[in-house]
Amino acid sequence: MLKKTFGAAALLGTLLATSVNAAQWHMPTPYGDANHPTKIAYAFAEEVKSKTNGELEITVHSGASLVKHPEIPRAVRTGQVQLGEVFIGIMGNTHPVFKHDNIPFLATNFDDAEKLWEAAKPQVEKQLNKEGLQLLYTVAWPAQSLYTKEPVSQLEDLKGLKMRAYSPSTSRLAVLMGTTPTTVQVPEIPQAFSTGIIEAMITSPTTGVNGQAWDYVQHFTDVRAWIPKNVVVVNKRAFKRLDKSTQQAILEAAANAEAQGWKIVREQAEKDTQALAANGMTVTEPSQELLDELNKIGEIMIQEWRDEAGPEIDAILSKYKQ
Ligand code: PCA
Repeated sequence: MLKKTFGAAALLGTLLATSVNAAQWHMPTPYGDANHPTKIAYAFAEEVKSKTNGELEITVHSGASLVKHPEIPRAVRTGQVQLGEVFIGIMGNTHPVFKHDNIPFLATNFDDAEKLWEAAKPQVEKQLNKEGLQLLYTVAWPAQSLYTKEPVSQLEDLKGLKMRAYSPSTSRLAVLMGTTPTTVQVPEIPQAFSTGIIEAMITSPTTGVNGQAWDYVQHFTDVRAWIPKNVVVVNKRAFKRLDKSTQQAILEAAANAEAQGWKIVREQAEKDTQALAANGMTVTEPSQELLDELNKIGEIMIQEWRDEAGPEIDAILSKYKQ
């Protein structure tokens, strides 16, 4: 009995010692464990832990389990959590620079998407900074394509459908496509289809595979309209309070996460598009007519976007086109 009590006390002592010396940080992320951005978040946390010899431990709370996706930026800003991951596009209403991420046909392959990110990054960092946030790293998604129940060869085929939206820009896009936008978060996609809340969506092959899209839609038209990204941001004050070597460890792990992300997403895009077909979906290249119609909408959206914040957006566009 005595021995047992002593053992428990010793264990408690160890736990307390760890919690006094080591910092515990919390990192909410929006998407589930099967998604590559979440896997990268776990690897990032692991690398920080090993680089700091366990002095900074980051707990990843995936799948919006700790904080709901739209609330994550505020949770980090207010210091409720120290860092978090967020889909850039959902911040589109905070400042138009975040909309660079969801503009159709601005960057449709990974090389262009990396270039666009280089061009947009200083503007994005500036805005995040104003909100008390520091950018750590970005993870891209595969290009966004069209999921429907029926084949689509022109916009007319989509007319009046309820279309999933996941950001202010995709809501606008849905309207310009002649469809009705409905905001639905990833975990709710299967149920939204089965209850008829949405009838079509534009997202990556990855998100389609994770939600078993073949259960509710048959056609995947590979329009590859844009390549969006998540960002991981840290509360600036929380970061500043760390000693220099811990800060350095975080920045190095973040640089590795970003490099790894751009590499993995290329493989993931291929693999997941094949998985859609392997599970019985009809995967097709878009018709020229559909592409032309969508391209026209892309031009309208670029114009509207520039009207919102001329100088910042022009800075992004001119750097991107260099
Ligand atoms: N999946 C996420 C973001 C982009 C993507 O490919 C979603 O559909 O919400």
